[in-house]
Amino acid sequence: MVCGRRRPHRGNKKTMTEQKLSVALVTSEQRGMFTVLVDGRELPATAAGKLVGEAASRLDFPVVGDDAEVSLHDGGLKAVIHRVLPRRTILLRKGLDGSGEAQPLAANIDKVFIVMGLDGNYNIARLERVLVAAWDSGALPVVVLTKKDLCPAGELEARLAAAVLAAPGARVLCLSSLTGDGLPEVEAELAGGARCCFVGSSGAGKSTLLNRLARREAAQTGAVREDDARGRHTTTSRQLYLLPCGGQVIDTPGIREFGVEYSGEGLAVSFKDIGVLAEGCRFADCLHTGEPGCAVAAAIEAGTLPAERLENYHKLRREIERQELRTDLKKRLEAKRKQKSFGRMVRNIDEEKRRLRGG
Ligand SMILES: Nc1nc2c(ncn2[C@@H]2O[C@H](COP(=O)(O)OP(=O)(O)OP(=O)(O)O)[C@@H](O)[C@H]2O)c(=O)[nH]1
Ligand SMILES: [Mg+2]
Ligand SMILES: [Zn+2]
Repeated sequence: MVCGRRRPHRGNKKTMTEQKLSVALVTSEQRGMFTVLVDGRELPATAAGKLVGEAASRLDFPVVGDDAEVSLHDGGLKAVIHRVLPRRTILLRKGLDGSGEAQPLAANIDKVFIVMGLDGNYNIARLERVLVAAWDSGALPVVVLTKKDLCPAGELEARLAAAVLAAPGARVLCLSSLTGDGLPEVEAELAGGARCCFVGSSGAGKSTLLNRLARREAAQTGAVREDDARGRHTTTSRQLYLLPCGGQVIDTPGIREFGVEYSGEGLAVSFKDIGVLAEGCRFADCLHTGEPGCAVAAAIEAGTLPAERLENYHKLRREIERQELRTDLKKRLEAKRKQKSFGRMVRNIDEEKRRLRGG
């Protein structure tokens, strides 16, 4: 019976070339489901089978902030994403699934707002780590210290100064979303339609700040635990919001561990103060690990460079080096595999030729 069945009539099914494609902005993403903004309307969207099938890594999937070509379906109520357009910037972090694969967080952003509370959330080593990834994204990092009203008495100046020292080349803002103190400076950063992505650990106050900027309860917020000021992972998906000031914010879920990505460039920019000091080291290849005449060690001795900053620099450098080694090894294995299958193909062709010649 099956053999005799005719193929179903596919008269209504259009091929890709026949479909009318529109350019849409990816505004949210959660477990493979997206929303896109197209012609002023926000629609649910999925990635086309071809896009999924051809994706070599997570970087090939749509991410919030992407411009993408979509086709509309169900009377214009749903969209299918066919192609991601080239990205200007991309914020990555190392995946936590053990594969070390890069996880894209947001695309085409102008600024990365690294949000950190001045309460128990405050942690300079974490800030330094996120700064490396932020510089690597191609966007400009801005350090946003929230919860000014909760900063322990007499600590504000020292905490601000330490953040400034940890973030050479980046602006450091300080605010309270509760009182509104410092908000105009944050809004100024969004002027001219800048798109920024909020990153930071859970409970840092990202969504609360977003709600202040949006002038409405756009996102859900959640109280932190009283004993250690940790958040409860209230935000669970990445979402882009258009603000009344003209700017755009991508709010993201709090990140437990921010694994830095491969390139050493972000590290060099983030720690350029150490790079400048290193020019004064006696040896050009000084590693600042106890060599004589080390200008970096001298700065620590003189109290102008915190010892923890150098420790964190070494830690991140080692992490990136290990990552680079792993990537190199993966590449070499891949090349070997390709070489092998190419050799096999050549042998097969030779055998086929011999067979045809009757040899
Ligand atoms: N006093 C005070 N509380 C704040 C401030 N900003 C945020 N909070 C509080 O901090 C808690 C956590 O805020 P959220 O905005 O939900 O934090 P989040 O960074 O979005 O957290 P996740 O979504 O879990 O990543 C909430 O109880 C907020 O009310 C602030 O400037 N001052
Ligand atoms: Mg949140
Ligand atoms: Zn040195």
